[in-house]
Amino acid sequence: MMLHEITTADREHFAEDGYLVVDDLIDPAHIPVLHQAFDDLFHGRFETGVRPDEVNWQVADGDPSRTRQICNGWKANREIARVVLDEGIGRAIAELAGWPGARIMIDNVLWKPPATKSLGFHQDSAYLSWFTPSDLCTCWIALDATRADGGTIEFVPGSHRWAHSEPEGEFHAPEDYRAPMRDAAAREGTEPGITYVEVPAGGGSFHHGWTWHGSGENLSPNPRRALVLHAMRSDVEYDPAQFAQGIGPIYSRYKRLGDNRLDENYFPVLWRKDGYRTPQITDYLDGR
Ligand SMILES: O=C(O)CCC(=O)C(=O)O
Repeated sequence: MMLHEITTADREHFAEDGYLVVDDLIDPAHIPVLHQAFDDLFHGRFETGVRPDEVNWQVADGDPSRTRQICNGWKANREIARVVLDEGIGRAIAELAGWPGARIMIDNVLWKPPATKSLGFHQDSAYLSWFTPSDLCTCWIALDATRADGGTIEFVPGSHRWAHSEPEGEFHAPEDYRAPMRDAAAREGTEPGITYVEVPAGGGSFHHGWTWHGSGENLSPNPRRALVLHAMRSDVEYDPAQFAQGIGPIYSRYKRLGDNRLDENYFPVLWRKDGYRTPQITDYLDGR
């Protein structure tokens, strides 16, 4: 699935800026099947019979001014799973992040039709602190050509080195989508730059878990669909230090009693340096 080979220059760019933009993540010929998968998911047609972990928008009752979002679409739709459980993407993430391997934490199915509103700037790792080591790295795949006025994802170069912020502000349709990032920049005493990810369909980006990012309103006449894989290290465990604060109403349900290891049924390993990959992924993708 993954077309792009990670180079030394890519790794240096990622380490310096906290993100990497590439034009060739997946074959554009594969995109119509993913558009169909998006359509199915937002109409509530769940191929496997499993409801995704978070269904924040449906055609029947979704607010048309908001970005459509579903999380862990891979559990409902095998075409989504084929991308976000891809070995090559897992490997690229691990290579950029310098990890021994990568496993899926969550996917995001995001559809921003023309005139839909922004998504607030944030640092991903601020929202997902229940595992340790608590590192995230994300692959963001554009399923339409993207442009600056089309509500594409934006990054602040170097912001992965800023202080770790607490979750702040609205994610969906905030009044001023860059405000939390500007506040963080002021605390750093720096003037933030912005990079827009402008790529053909099938291109996209990788970003570090502490890189500030968000996206504006879609002012273009075209839809902006993106499939996002948020990955964590293959060797993470639930963090007992977080239990007192609660580990969230959704992902805590996958924790085994008396065992801090993550269950590969829900957080499969995509790629590991020693050759391991959760073997049951193949059965799942083949419908067995
Ligand atoms: O697609 C977007 O606009 C934002 C996605 C996002 O927040 C992420 O990939 O972490």
